Amino acid sequence: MTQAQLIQQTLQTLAYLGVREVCVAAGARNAPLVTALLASHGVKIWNFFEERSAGFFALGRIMADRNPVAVVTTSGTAAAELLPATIEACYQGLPLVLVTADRPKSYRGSGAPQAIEQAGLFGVHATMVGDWDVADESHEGHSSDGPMHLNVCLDEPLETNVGGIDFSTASPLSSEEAQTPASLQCDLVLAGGMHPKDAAQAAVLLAKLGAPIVAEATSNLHGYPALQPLLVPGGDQALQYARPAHVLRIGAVPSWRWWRDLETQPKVRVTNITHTGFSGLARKENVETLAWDHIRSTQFATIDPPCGILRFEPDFDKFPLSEPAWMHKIAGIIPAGSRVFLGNSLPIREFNLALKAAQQGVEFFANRGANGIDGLVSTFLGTSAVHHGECWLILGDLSALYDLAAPWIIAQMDHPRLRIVVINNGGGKIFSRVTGIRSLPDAARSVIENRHELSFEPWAQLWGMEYLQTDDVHDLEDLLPMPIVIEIRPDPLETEAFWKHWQRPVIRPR
Ligand SMILES: Cc1ncc(C[n+]2csc(CCOP(=O)(O)OP(=O)(O)O)c2C)c(N)n1
Repeated sequence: MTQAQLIQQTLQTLAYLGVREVCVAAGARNAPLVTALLASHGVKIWNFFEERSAGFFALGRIMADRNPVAVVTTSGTAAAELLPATIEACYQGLPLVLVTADRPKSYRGSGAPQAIEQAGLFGVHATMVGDWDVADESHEGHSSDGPMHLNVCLDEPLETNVGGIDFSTASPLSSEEAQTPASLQCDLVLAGGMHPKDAAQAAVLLAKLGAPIVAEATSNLHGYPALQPLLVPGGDQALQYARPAHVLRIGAVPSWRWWRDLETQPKVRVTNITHTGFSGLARKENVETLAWDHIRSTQFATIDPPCGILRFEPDFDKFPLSEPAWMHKIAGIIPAGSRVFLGNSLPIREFNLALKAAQQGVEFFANRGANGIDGLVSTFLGTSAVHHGECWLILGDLSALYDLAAPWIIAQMDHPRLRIVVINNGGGKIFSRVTGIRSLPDAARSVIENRHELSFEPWAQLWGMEYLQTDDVHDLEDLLPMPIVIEIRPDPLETEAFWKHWQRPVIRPR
């Protein structure tokens, strides 16, 4: 096979996998792939200078539109930069397609420049669908669920004049999940992250079921009127009084401490319905994990008596400058039709408490596959890239510092209405909520929290974004359409007082 044929075959494979968007980060080795893609039709190209952002941005594109998206890198550590996004895609069960250009197979193990071991680079987190060299006798690929890795070995001279293909003429492979009719009973529903379209399906089932639901913001269930009487606010605080026999978890693995503690309660039966196939618990006893399509084929019924969960509403007015109160204020001003991406660490947990203030018709996303604080700005930009409403990102300061190169791609978006809210509490403040760390000497806590006094104004300036630091939530209403970084500095004493008040023991009513 010639190099030109290998390149054409690579593009055809992408087209058959259903790829219609490709994020490219060019080097010399992948230049033949990049130029052939640029000569192709029916495919949108996003252009990056670094691979880590490209990988997370592609992930965000998949999260929003649920179509496979490819990232094309050059060889060496450029390919390795995709590992964190691949891991996140793996635990979210998303079809991120990794196309890594490589040196010919004969260079393996030689230590020659930019010749690293690329085949199998992503380990169990991506399926190797092809490792192709022009010298191979056959080039067979296959599709798979979750991330897929296609390694393409290209020798010099590199051919940069190969014709493109028409992506729109290839019919993507479709996979139908088998449905097995079943019936089960439960007395408590935990709803984790779900795409808004999945949430619409889940809402129908849950309304019929009638069991109490503890739902994360990212479950996207909050806008459904029929669910309002069933949704129990308060997260972990509410859950601590629940004594369920059978929990139905739907969507992604939830962020509550209570879910982790289910590990040590083997008598509580857990049924998971999820796209990923991951149970989210290490224990095997009394845990079953069903494919998403069971949502249509299974008959659910509630168990009596009720599981005893209590409702808890935070008192935001008492601590108006605390971090959770800020989340409540922000939730209240985000207009209907917006997309909100919640950062890991405290933002997603605090927003869950503040959710009641959110408008109907706001969609939520988050990276809860591996719970990393990396790549959040890039993933957010991927979910926002073709959305016409406002797009809000709410994240911590260390999380923002992790992804400073992400805004590179904004220049390639059409009229982005981006609002990046950095909750700058001067470090990783989630660690001040961890009992074992709270009791450490201040010097050790300072190291663990990575305390700092940085401002995000120069970051906004570097990427041509507006910047606002404010104490008044009304400043966030009617913002100009252009991208803006909003820096919020909550009052640390009020935040501490909020949590003390929120977590005080409650006498259980008889
Ligand atoms: C890639 C990665 N590195 C480290 C961690 C561990 N970690 C969890 S939360 C956190 C601190 C986050 O700080 P920040 O973004 O400022 O949010 P805050 O805790 O203040 O809400 C860290 C380092 C992680 N989740 N992901």
